[in-house]
Amino acid sequence: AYTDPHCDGKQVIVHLFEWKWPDVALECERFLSKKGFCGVQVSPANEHVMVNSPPRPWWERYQPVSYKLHSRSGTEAEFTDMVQRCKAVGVRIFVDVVINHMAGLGRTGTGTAGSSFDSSNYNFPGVPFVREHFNPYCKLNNYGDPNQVRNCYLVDLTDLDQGNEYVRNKIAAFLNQMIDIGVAGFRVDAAKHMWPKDIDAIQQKLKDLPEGGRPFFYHEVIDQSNEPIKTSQYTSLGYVTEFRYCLKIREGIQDFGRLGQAVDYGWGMTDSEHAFVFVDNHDNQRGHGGGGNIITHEKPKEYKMAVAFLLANDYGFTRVMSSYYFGDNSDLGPPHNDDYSAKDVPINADGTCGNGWVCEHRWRPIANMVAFKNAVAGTQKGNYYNMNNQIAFSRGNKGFFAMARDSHMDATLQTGLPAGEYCELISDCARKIAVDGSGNAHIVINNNEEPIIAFIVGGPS
Ligand code: ARE
Ligand code: CA
Repeated sequence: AYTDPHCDGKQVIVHLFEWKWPDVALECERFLSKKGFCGVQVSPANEHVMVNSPPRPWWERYQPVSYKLHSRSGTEAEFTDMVQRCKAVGVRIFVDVVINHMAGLGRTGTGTAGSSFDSSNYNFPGVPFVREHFNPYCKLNNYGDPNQVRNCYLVDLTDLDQGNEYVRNKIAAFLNQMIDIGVAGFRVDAAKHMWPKDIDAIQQKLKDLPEGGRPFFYHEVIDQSNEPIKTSQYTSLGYVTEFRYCLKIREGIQDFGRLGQAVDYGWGMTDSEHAFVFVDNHDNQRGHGGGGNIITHEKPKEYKMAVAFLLANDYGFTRVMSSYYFGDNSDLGPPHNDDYSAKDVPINADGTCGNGWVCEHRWRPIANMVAFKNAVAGTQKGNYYNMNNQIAFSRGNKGFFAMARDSHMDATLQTGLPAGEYCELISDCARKIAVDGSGNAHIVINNNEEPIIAFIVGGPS
């Protein structure tokens, strides 16, 4: 249950971090639908605080003021228009929902939808929530104590009591409103800080989607194998984020010999049917939430290889990150106009993005591997070849993937595929690859920036 993303078997979500709703709608229509993306993770859609110091950081969206659908990304009307336009072209919206807490202690004022609030007095009239809806104050400073992690205040954020029936009903109504609009599922922020039984109780109050079926869920639970709270405690509720894979992919990309151990069940990694996986996320790319030791867009060649491997491998449900440049300012909000509204995402003639948006999801090896991931769904790795910082493998009899860390490869390999001439995906079919009657192909890589090859049965020609 809760593991169907409702996108006709497509396999990849992109996080359009901090994009405005009209830009997301355009991207669904002009790009994501054409490349086979299942859907978009959008930033929190509900009313949040506006932080002035530092000036309008991205993280203000993780401090809710009410469940009104009016955020820095746009109004409720814009949200609804986006959800419907994306759905009309087969791309689903997955909303990041912040339901563990409201705004941080000491914060007061007016939120993005105009609601007043006063955190220190536990007063959120826009919902409304009052003191009895929150856990009594205690500081979360020991992740070794599961009671603290669930009931105390994560970085002083006012901690809601999801054991309270009124709180459950308000949260469920918030999610149900988005289900009615056409949203297909949710990323649950800070799920680790809520009791699984409380999340379960909230999920049971949710409607089926208008077209039928349960909403898709993936829960943010950071488990680096060193605390008592485990991803496995949440797998009955949907997919669970697998942060260890970020580290394993980084290790593997820097030393291909280790790619074979990228999925390590001995390390407690989540089973493939519940692992929600990614190379980096909006936190760890800037040193928040389990940051450090991961690959990001700042190293384009390594990043392209990392995401290509993510999408070639047979592990988990995959999310691609799409960022904006932030230099060494980890607080910096999205590219913005003078009034701090987020800038538009203009598309250059060569398909890249302007105005400071990175748009990794448009980088050709990343965008084109989405078709690979979709085509090989349900198959296993085979014909595995890994030596001299070169890796290659087939996915059943549906696809073949190869990559060379040092940019060069020249080998004749068994592909497991039927004979034929295949379009090479990364080069947009500029290259063709011949598979002979016994399944062998001559694989040559000679590319400094994008040393990756992929082809699929039934691909473009
Ligand atoms: C901001 C300020 C704080 C201030 C607070 C309240 O930075 O100084 O006290 O506001 O006023 C994001 C930012 C935070 C920000 C918050 C609210 O990262 O800096 O606080 O928004 O504006 C833990 C959690 C995990 C969480 C990470 C960041 O377990 O759930 O910390 N990730 C999600 C989101 C974040 C978001 C929040 C939760 C809050 O993805 O973007 O915070 O909604 C070990 C543990 C992990 C732990 C990690 C870091 O690895 O195993 O569980 O992650 O350390 O502490
Ligand atoms: Ca909590």
